[in-house]
Order: sequence, then structure tokens, then C-alpha cells
Amino acid sequence: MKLYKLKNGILLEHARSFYEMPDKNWDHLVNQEDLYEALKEKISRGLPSMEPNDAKLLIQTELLAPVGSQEIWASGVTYLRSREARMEESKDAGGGDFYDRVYAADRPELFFKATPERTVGSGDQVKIRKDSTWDVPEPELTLFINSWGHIQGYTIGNDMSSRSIEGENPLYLPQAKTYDRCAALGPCLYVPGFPIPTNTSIALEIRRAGKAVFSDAIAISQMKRGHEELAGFLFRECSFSHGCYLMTGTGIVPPNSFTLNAGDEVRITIDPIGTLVNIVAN
Ligand code: DO4
Ligand code: MG
Repeated sequence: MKLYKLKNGILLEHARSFYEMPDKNWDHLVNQEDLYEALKEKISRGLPSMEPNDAKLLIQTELLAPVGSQEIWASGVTYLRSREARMEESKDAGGGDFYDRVYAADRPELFFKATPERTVGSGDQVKIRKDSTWDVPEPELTLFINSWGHIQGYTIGNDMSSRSIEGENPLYLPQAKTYDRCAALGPCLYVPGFPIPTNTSIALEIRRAGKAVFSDAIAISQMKRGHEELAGFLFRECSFSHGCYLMTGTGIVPPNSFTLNAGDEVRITIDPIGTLVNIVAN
């Protein structure tokens, strides 16, 4: 099942049918002990349905990020490629060792990424900082975890990052990661009712003036840590009354010669969630 948050309501897609959700309160709708079962029950009790073409048009024109009051958190250095890239970018600052250690440690790197206000949906603009000279998107499978601490769904996340600021000093991480329009989530909240398969692939394509200038893909099986493990650490001493989102880290880092430009189009695809598309602005 997929939940789309729109400017004027919420759409549910299930088995190629679309339904209008009478409950327009996102926080209330998604934070359920068993979201899949709750949505199934709503369908079986009867929901107003919508013509697929009308629903697709609304999704094209009215889509918002699938977020209400949820905080957006992120995981770091969960793939070998992220460890290598970070060790290299911070070696002059003497920070390389920290990334090596956190990759191997029991405790993962978890950090606060964004408020809902700093997060955009598919079709919207993400930003690169004006005081940054080296910027990349980070394509990340993103968990939706309910307030009981249980993973209920998935979306696609873009953890926009300034490599120049992060590389200058690892203590600048919050500035490299958190600023207006620093995070994108979407296009929907995918609620499969079972854990997402480990052969799921994350694909990134960056287009400049309509041409692909970088593309890569990675399977989530390449991740060093488990989803439950990451959620468990996040919920150790933090409660989330409406649930929260947790990005699971990037396994794709473009070569050091690459930086994002204003006008670039970032496309992140995770089947069967969909494609998250954002244009870069500064
Ligand atoms: O340690 C810095 C951030 C790492 C990160 O965002 C990632 O690995 O995805
Ligand atoms: Mg990241």
C-alpha cells in the first residue's frame, strides 16, 4: 500500500485502486501500532474510491512530502563507500579515523537531520548552501518508525550534504547537513506489511541540462547494519509521539571531481516505492 500526502488530503493506493482517506490528519493516520492492518481494515469497511487517472493527476500536481510532525533523523557511515569517501575528505582535518571507528563500532552514527519545515517533497527544490563549494545528494532508503518503535513503512530520502563543510572539520556536521531544504522525502509512504527485501536496489541519477552526468546503484544488502538495529538505537532514550523518519545512510558517493550545480535534477529510484525527483537551487 502507498500513502500520498496531497495539498488537500491523503490518497491511499492499493492493488492499483486509489482511495480518498476521510482522515486528513497525517500524524493521526500514520502513527498506528500496525499501520498495514489498520489501512486494510479501512479499505474493507469501505472508502471513497477515485479514478486512477484522476488520482495520478492529483499526485502530479498536489504532492507534498509524506510528513506531518515527524522529525527526520539520519544514519551515517553504514556502507563501505560512505566510510571511504568520508575518510578521504576529512584526512587533512585529521578526522579520517573517526569514520573508520564508527563503521566498526557497536553504536551507529545517528544524527538529527531535519524538521518537517526544512523537508521538501518530490517535484520540489532542494538547496545547496551558498557558503559551500562541494555538494552531493545522498540517496537513502528511509524508515518510517511508529511511536512504539516499530518500522511500519518506507520512503525515499535525499540527505543533501556539503562535503566541503563536513570535510573541513567533522564537528561542522550539523552545518553540512541541516539547513533550509536540506532533506527531501517521497514520493509516498510505502506500507508493505512486511520488511522490505534485502535485494532492493537504490538508484541515483543526476541530470544536467537534460543529460545524465552521474548515475549509480547499490543493493541495500550492502549495508553494514540492520534496520531494526538502527531503529533500536534511535529509540533507546528518545520518544517520538507521532513516530519519526530515519534515513539509513548512503552507499553511493559521486567521485571527488563531482559537485552539484543549481539547476541539476536529482532522481532517486527505489522500486517499488517510486522515484523521488528534485531540482537543485541555491
Ligand atoms: O558522518 C557523516 C554523515 C554520513 C552520512 O550521512 C551517510 O553515510 O549517509
Ligand atoms: Mg547520509
